Amino acid sequence: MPLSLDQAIALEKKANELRHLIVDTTVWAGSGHLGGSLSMIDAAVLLYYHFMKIDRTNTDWPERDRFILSKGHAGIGYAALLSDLGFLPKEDLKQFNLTGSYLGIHLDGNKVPGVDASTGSLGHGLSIALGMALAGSQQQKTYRTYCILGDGECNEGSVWEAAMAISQFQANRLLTLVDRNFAMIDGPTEDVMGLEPFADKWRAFGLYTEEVDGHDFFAMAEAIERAHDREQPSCLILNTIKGAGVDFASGDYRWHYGAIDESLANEAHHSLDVYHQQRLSAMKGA
Ligand SMILES: Cc1ncc(C[n+]2csc(CCOP(=O)(O)OP(=O)(O)O)c2C)c(N)n1
Repeated sequence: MPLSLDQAIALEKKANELRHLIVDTTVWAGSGHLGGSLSMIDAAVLLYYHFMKIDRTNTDWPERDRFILSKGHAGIGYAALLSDLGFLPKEDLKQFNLTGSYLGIHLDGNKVPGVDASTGSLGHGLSIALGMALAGSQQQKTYRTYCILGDGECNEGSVWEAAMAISQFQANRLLTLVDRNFAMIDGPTEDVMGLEPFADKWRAFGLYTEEVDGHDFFAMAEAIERAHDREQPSCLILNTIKGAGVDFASGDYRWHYGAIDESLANEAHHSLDVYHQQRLSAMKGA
C-alpha cells in the first residue's frame, strides 16, 4: 500500500530529528562521518519505522527482520537511529567514539544492542546479509534482510561476489539498497573508479534493479513494496546527496568525514531547519 501523506510527514519529522542528532553527535565525538550518514538516513528511517519487524526488548528475536549497514562508517547515523528506537539511551551518544566507549565509530554488534552485524571494513556486509537471508529460508522463516551499501563501497570485488551468490541462491527475501551519493572518501565515485552503468551491472548479476530518489519516502516505499512483491533477488539504487540538508556539506565529498565546532554546528542546524520546512512543503504540495 502506498504511504499516506500523514505517514510520509511523520517519517520526515523523524528523519529531521535524527539529522539534528547526527550533527550534535558529530560535535560530541569531535568528528564523524557526516556526509554518508545524512545521505542514508531517510532510507534507514523508512526501513526501521515503516517496514521492519523488530522488538527492541528482544534483540535476538529469531523472527525479527535483519538490517546490515554495510557502509559501517555511517555508524554515527545508525547510533542516532538506534537510540531513537530505544535500543540505547540517547545520553550515550555523548560518548560516541570516545576512548573506552562501547559506541565505536563503526558499531560493534557484540556491544551495541540492535546491531545485527559488526561492519566498517567495507565490502563484507552484503555477504553477511546473504548468509542471514539463506539461513532464514532454510529454516522456513519469513523475516526479511535489508542491507545498505555505499556506492564507493561497490569498488570492492567482494560486493560482486555476494551479488553473484545472491542470484545463484535466489535470496528472495534479501533487499540490497545502495546509497548512490556519487561521492566517496576522496572524490566523486566516477573519478575514483567509475561505476556506471551501475544499475545495468546489478541487473547483469541477476538482481531485479530499480533506481529511485533516496530522499523521497513515497518513491522509496513504492519501490520497496514492488521489490517485496516480486519475490526475486532485488536491488534498489537510492539516488542521494552526500551531506543532504547541511548546506556547507551537501554534495561535497570533502564532508565524508569531518569535525564541526559549535558555530559550524549552529549553521548546520539552521540549514537542516530550512531543509525540513522545504521538504514538508513539497510533500504537502504534492
Ligand atoms: C576495506 C576498507 N577499505 C577502506 C576503508 C576506508 N573507507 C571508509 S569510508 C570509504 C569510502 C566509502 O565510500 P562510500 O561507500 O561511497 O561511502 P559514503 O559516501 O556512502 O559514505 C573508505 C574508502 C574501509 N572502511 N574499508
